[in-house]
Amino acid sequence: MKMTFRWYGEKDPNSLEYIRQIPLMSGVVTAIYDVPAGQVWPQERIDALKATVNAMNLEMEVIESVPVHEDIKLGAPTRDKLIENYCTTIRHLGKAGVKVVCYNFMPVFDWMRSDLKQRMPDGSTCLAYDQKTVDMLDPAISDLSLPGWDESYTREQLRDLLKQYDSINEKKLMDNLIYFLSKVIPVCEESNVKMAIHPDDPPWSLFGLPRIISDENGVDEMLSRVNSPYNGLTLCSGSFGCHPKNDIPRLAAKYAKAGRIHFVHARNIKFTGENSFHESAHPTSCGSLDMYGILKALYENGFDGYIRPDHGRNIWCEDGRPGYGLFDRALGAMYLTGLWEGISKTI
Ligand code: DNO
Repeated sequence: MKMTFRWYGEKDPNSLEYIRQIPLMSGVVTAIYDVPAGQVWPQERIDALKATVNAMNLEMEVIESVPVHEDIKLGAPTRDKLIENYCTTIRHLGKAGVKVVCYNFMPVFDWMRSDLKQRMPDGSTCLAYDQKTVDMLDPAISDLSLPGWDESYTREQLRDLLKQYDSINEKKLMDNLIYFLSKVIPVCEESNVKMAIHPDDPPWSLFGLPRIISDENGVDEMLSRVNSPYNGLTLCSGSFGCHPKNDIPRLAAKYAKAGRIHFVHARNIKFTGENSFHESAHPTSCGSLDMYGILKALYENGFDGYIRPDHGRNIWCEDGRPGYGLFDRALGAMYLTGLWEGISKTI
């Protein structure tokens, strides 16, 4: 297992120097943020990013994310050219020694929360999701900014994009994912880069848009229809875990055993009602998920991929990017490496 930390590039207030001071940190998970979805990441930009990271004695073996253009998800006629560009980016990443690419296939919106700063009794703030609040939003007319909201769309473009999804149901979206993977995975095999799809967060449909990587059925279908070890999963405990039907230790065991988990996002959440939760500190007893059970299942089933602490709270007066401050994620990393050491010495 390699512990990593998400880093948002030079603009990230958390410097590489701070990150490398976290004990046992092997590398950062990062991306090139200013190349629009669908375009090729130039080799020189990737190499320069890697050189910056390596100069601080950190590795850059995981990219999160190479975003998938909406036309690929929609199965539009332009998709072949866009997929070709994606493949070129994969080749470039492979040349730079990148081993894993995390991506998602959620239409329009990435992760979604209703509150970015829910104040907790101890004075910390955390991210929260309340279904009733989200139900009152209409993305085509609401004027708000949420973390997974792609703000590069104008209101008009967003409305138009949502309209295009009228004809896309879950089956169609899955077929479009399979079409994409069947072209990309052979290139991954040649380039030694593993694809690790991020689950839907939250794992249910939002605003009537289809979501397909929400549970075991969707994951099984995706893995079996493109049956290569290079076609794998980011096991995000907090994303799958906010639906109680997803038993994360069992899923961790099943997919680690099959060699299909390439990356883990470790995060705890606390249920607050039906389809509602807030994020918590990482330890098991701070939330509703069995973090020990998840790591134990990974360990026992031979997981040897990358892991990162996922979202942290804002603590100690830090006012970090929602979910991505330094302090609580560093505490999370230490908790997780401690758990791993304990598990590996007792099993
Ligand atoms: C949220 C992240 C996601 C993730 C993407 C992967 O904090 O886990 O935004 O990076 O879904 O494509």
